[in-house]
Amino acid sequence: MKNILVTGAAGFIGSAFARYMVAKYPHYTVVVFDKLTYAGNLDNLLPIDDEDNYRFERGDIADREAVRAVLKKYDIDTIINFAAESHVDRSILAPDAFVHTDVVGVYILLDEGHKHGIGRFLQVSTDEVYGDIHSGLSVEGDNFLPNSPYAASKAGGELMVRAYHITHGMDTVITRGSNTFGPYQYPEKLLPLFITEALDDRPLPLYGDGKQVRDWLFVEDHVTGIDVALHHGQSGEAYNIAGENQQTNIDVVRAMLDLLGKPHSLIKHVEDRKGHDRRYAMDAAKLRALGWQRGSSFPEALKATVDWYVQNAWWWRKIKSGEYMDYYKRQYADRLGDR
Ligand code: NAD
Ligand code: TDX
Repeated sequence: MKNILVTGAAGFIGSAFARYMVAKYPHYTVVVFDKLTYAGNLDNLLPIDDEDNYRFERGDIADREAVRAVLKKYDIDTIINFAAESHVDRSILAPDAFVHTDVVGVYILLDEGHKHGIGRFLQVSTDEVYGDIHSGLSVEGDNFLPNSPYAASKAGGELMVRAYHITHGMDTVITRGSNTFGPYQYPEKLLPLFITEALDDRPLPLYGDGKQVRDWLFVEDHVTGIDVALHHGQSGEAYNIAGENQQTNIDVVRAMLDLLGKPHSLIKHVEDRKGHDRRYAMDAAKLRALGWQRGSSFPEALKATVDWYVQNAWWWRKIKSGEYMDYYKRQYADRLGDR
């Protein structure tokens, strides 16, 4: 592999992957292709801005001409697709963009990639395609039972990847990551929203009873999981990337507040998310068999994340204005009865 296209890598996980790949594989050219939606942020790529093996191109994965042009310009041989609308609450408020990017966009990338004759296509997917798991662990062959428009759009994208593998023999791999956290995560998701609000002593809107279970995965472990699947995964297969760390939301939020030295009384139980999945949990044995292992423990990773937000207020204070505040009001004003 030489010329890799990493789509959606101005976002949270994609930018961590781009930073990692640029450093680890100096002989690869890493081309980031990103539409720069509200979630795309060139500040996330500043640490590699001056590297010789990094390029940035702005574009939409659902824009056929733009995709064709970037594949040709850099003679791309590998695609890793992170580009997505990624926030469940936004998919409840406004699902159109989810179908556009997570379904149509994946199809256009596959179709143009196939015509261009690329090698491997890796689709970054999610544990949410399995739906609500009351007990046990999801394995890769389980049925899809997505419950939110976000989860359904990601499942649709995955099915298109499968179709291009079966129909056209494309070399595809899918990864399904669990709830990821770490530096540079847009402050709409649970941990970065609550850390940054707590730093300003603002109420933390915990949905329902807060006993929903998520499997918390540090972003660096998600990135190494994708690297392993990219280089060692079998064509046509899917691999779970699990945090192997299932915890209730309320326990995670309390641990975060303790690290910040802020009171638990900041937590406000508010109206629940519609269709809220109670529990996600995956088995990572298939990826482990390829040699992957987590590099961090949850307490260490949570502390590193909290410290990063404390030290990098410049990064998130810039975001918390304009479009962000419009969204915040729409999502939380009635729930919290403020702002
Ligand atoms: P994010 O919302 O932080 O970033 C998404 C990026 O995609 C942004 O840079 C945005 O500008 C870009 N983008 C959106 N639409 C685009 C389009 N049409 N064309 C080109 N670029 C576009 O997302 P994230 O949390 O980093 O998630 C990355 C991927 O990982 C997504 O595919 C998501 O479904 C998946 N995932 C996320 C998690 C998680 O916990 N965050 C867990 C498992 C899987
Ligand atoms: O304000 C909030 N209050 C709250 O109680 C928010 C934003 C979330 N929550 C709860 C809902 C979930 O049970 O916290 C949990 C985590 O919520 P999110 O951070 O929105 O993540 P989730 O919905 O679990 O989805 C995430 O993991 C899978 C990512 O956003 C997806 O992109 C990924 O695919």
